[in-house]
Amino acid sequence: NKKATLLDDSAIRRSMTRIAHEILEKNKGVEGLILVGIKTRGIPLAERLREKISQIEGVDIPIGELDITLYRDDLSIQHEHNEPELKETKILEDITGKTIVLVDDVLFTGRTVRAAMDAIVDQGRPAQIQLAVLVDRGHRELPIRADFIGKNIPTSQEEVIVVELDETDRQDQVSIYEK
Ligand code: 3GP
Ligand code: 5GP
Ligand code: MG
Repeated sequence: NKKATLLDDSAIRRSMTRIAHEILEKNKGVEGLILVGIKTRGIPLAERLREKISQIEGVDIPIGELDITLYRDDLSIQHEHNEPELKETKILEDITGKTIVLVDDVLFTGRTVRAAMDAIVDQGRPAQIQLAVLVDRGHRELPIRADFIGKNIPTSQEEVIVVELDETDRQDQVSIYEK
């Protein structure tokens, strides 16, 4: 059952605009940047960042996709013992010497990002890997943090963040639910 809406469509849009600017500021432009979206909702978020960066800098940066599936479809099932697993990698560019910006909707334990980093270093040796997430809900189980965060949302283990995006859910909204 839903407790609150945390981000509406304009808040999501402003967060993505800010993150696009932060990516450009941290990296001093677009040189060598590759955006890599993680599975379902990280991919439209990466596309939105590419579009914003294109509007700001006039350059279309390359984009890739990782399909990392974790846990079970039934999110009410305890998932402590399920590790995220790499299903597919679609990064066409040579990543050696490049700066990869991983993009995901929610950062939780960090295990998905760890699997994503494994997949990337298997493909070459990037100069850097950075991480952008729409929501950081805490509860890290690995020493992983995001470089770019839409919103920090402290949660309990009993709460779930629901991310809806136009591209997948016909509306832009982030809300918090009690399991
Ligand atoms: P995503 O593929 O867009 O990331 O895990 C399947 C979907 O369920 C994910 O969509 C994610 O957004 C959503 N989800 C909501 N709560 C949870 C959760 O606690 N764990 C996981 N793994 N996914 C969750
Ligand atoms: P982690 O591997 O960091 O535990 O979880 C990150 C992945 O699981 C993200 O891709 C995200 O989609 C999903 N996830 C974990 N917790 C939540 C949550 O509360 N809400 C949503 N929407 N996704 C979550
Ligand atoms: Mg996700």
